[in-house]
Amino acid sequence: MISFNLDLYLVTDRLLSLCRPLEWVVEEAVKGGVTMVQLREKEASTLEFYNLAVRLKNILKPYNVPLIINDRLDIALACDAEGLHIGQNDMPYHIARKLLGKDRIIGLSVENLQDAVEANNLDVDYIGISPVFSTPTKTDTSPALGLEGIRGIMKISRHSSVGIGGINLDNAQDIIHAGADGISVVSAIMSAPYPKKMATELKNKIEKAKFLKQT
Ligand code: TZP
Ligand code: MG
Repeated sequence: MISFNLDLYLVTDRLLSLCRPLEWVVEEAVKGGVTMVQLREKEASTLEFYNLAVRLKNILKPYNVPLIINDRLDIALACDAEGLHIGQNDMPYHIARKLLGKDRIIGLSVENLQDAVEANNLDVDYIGISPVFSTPTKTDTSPALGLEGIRGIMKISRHSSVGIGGINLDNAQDIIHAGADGISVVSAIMSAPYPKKMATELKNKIEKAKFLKQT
């Protein structure tokens, strides 16, 4: 299994990068402390998606940060990404696992308690609890789960997890205190004036919350 750390998981969105190149935002964020990167492209052509994936893979390699591809198993295989993230309506987990092999990382979004119960029957490597808060970044989501939703899911889940949706500096620690292992953000970093600084600040919040949880 490829090792990974869920602490601070950046999900990309080029539309939110304030016209800066995605590659630049991602590298700055990683320098600041991002531990995983998911390339999420909803509009790109296959060629564009593939080329971006290869470029990000090369950027992330020296930092030892895994590249996870959203939804597109073919792109994950083609660029030799460390993993794939699937949603409830994407490729079934068993098929994704069969095609990707046992070593690659597979993450699954769970949108309610029932999804989390079912995920316990799958050897996914992490779950994304989605959405924690409602967010303008993705509006076609299930109802927001809130911190209570994280608590309920993490009470029954055997998987490690990240929360996603509306997470920023003000609520990052709450996500960890509610039981998630890390936070996943789009706009907090993609649209930050200084992505490296924002990543550092978010990472500090997470480390502080994890330290307090231990003591
Ligand atoms: N899945 C659930 S919410 C979301 C995704 C991809 C978007 C989260 O974006 P933001 O800007 O961190 O609220
Ligand atoms: Mg999907």
